[in-house]
Amino acid sequence: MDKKVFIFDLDGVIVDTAKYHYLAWKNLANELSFDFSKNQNEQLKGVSRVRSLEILLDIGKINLSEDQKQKLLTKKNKEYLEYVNRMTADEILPGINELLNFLDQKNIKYALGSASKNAPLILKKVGLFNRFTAIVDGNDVSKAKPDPEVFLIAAKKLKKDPVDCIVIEDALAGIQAANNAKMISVGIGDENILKDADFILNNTNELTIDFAEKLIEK
Ligand code: B16
Ligand code: MG
Repeated sequence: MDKKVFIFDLDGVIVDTAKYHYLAWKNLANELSFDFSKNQNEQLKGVSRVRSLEILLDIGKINLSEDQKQKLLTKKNKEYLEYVNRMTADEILPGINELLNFLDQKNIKYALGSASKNAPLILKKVGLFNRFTAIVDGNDVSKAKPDPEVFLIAAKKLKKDPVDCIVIEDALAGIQAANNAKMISVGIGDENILKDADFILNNTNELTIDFAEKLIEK
């Protein structure tokens, strides 16, 4: 039987960079004289950097020129990278190392499918950059999730049909992108939000080898 492959999202699946995005966006909001709550930050998960700023400015009811927006995007990313540059392998989420080791052992390929333009740097920081057969990130796509583009490019790089790809995602837009690509979708997080996923797990601890074996056999 031909083997399946895995496509991992980054933020919320491999590492929790959402907390650093939040700090940087919150500081930006505060400088613009409005507050930005953790709850509101949920709206930015899986969303591109440019779209995140638009959502943030909508929340603050602020209108800016393109030039001003560019400056804010640069500023936000600069602060975000200060946090990223301090990351180590300790920040890899529970269960991920074990799962990747298992996939390596079984010769099952895996790729990254992330909206982040900083994905290569983050993977280098946590020591996982060389493990992925392909890395598809925010620099490679023209259409954001829920468009399936990011995952379809990953499937091509893995030389697999979409139906043989298992996508692990924490954001609703990501689950929709996987479903739109006709891939098997695994949601990590709240079942009320990720209800369209083929499988839903509470957290990465539940990404066990047993679970992976069942997915591969399906
Ligand atoms: P960057 P993922 C996404 O990563 C984050 O969830 C989202 O909050 C962020 O805005 C986006 O990457 C872009 O990130 O500013 O680094 O390009 O979940 O798709 O891995
Ligand atoms: Mg994510």
